[in-house]
Amino acid sequence: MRNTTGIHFQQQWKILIREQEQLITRANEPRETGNGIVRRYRNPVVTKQHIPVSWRYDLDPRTNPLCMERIGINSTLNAGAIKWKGRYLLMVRVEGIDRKSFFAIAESPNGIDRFRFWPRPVVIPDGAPSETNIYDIRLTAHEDGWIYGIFCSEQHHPDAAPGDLALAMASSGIVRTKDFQNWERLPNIQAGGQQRNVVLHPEFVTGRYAFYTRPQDNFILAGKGEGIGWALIEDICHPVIRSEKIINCRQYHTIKELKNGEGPPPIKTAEGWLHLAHGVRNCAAGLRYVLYIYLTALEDPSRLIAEPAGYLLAPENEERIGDVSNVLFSNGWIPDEDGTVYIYYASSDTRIHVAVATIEQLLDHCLHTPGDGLRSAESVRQINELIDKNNAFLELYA
Ligand code: M1P
Repeated sequence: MRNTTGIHFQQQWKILIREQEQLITRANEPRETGNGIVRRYRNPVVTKQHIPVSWRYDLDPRTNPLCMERIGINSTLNAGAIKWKGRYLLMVRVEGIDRKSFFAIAESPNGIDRFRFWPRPVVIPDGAPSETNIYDIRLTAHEDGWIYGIFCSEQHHPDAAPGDLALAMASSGIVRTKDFQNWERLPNIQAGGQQRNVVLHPEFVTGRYAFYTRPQDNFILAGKGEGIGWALIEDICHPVIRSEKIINCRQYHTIKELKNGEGPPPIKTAEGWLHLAHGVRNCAAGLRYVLYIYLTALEDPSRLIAEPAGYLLAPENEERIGDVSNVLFSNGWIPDEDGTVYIYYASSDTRIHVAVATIEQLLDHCLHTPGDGLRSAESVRQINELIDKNNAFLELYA
């Protein structure tokens, strides 16, 4: 059928499908060697152009004769990740042009390319009518046999002053599944104040469910919240945080001065629990989000044992620009059986990338990179120490 603009509906449709197919089946490849710790891949793995055309277009030429997009997508970002039945799954935060986020699962056969969305977005059982927005899910395969998703459940602040339509309140929602089709919603976590970036630890600790938390004074600022917290909960079906201790602190003049937050659930390794987190500082350009790692003790996942100075990944090149520029954020990584770790990170709240490392590389980095000395003088001392050590080798290699 040809419409008034001369567009042939079926032809237009075929072009859309062909272009999307080319995008989805495009092979990805690693970028140059980098710093030897982690290797970025060239193409983003999930973008808004990956969203199925049938979620966006009305296919009926009688009701959509101009073949126009009816439901627009703004961005695909902050994905939970898990390997399931041999496939690499990303539970993507999809944000519509109406600013509402929801979850949709994209799967890949190899973790680095060919991510294709499942036929429909995920239907999360409704929490309460006040829940306006949901996002940033962390997937944890817990030893109790369930796969849990902990996500931010956001609403207009009940105490907002009249006319203040921007004041929001964040709490943590919980769902669980065994097949990624059927989701059981549990009550939101009750905490003293606002919480975002809450993550479930995969094992029981002293017989209880263990959570990484992020106490915050208000929707944006951590304020008196000193960093990433730790809380134990008896009953996940009635989750109440009664006490919290800080296990990874914010510090003056570091990459996490303003706030930080746990990323995906930590990975169990021979040397300890490996954590990925984001750190935020302020600057004239606004907030800058980078990713860093740290290690906690196997027998006590709340005890910090190593933390290299600075960031593992910071926004680079085109990653620096997007909806919320100068941001890297990760809430999903997949440790593979061979020791490869696929780190999924979103850049500037717009699209999702993959960077690849091994457990060996990440542990070596954690254990042998100097920690943050917190002062310029200490940074210079660390460099001089390395130069002294290297001098003997430079003579050998000459
Ligand atoms: O815009 C950057 C990120 O801001 C928030 O993270 P945090 O709570 O640590 O500040 C979240 O809204 C996150 O989704 C977003 O990517």
